[in-house]
Amino acid sequence: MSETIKEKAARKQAQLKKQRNEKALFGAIVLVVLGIAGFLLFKSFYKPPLPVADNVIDVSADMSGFSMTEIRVKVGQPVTIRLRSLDNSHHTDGAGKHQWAVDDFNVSVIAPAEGTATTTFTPTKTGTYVFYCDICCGGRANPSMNGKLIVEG
Ligand SMILES: [Cu+2]
Repeated sequence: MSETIKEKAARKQAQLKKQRNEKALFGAIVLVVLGIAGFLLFKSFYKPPLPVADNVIDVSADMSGFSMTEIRVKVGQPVTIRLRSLDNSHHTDGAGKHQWAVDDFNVSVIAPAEGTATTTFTPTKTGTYVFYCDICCGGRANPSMNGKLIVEG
């Protein structure tokens, strides 16, 4: 009688051990699957940072205008404009955002209130072009919110 109980206990023990092993295996498989899923998700959602040219020009803007009214660049050489807005979001006019745009090169970047945004482009022709902000203070008609982009050969 006592032998049967012992055997029963041993069988039960073996069963438990088997269950534990199966649980561990299942856990390992779940981890592997989650790892692969995570990797694939990361791969499909990860966007490499925007390209930045060797030539980075920092421009800041607030309600009184751009920090520079003349920017000189070389034709055919990529340039990154890093635009910073110095205004906070409480501004009723444009909520503190400012833009830097040049129609001739199809370039436009908008910096959020008290933040920066960059755009990289390559000027393809020499000449003098207008950059402007069309968000605040009456838009691009405002004489203070524009300047000259001079592309040199
Ligand atoms: Cu502006």
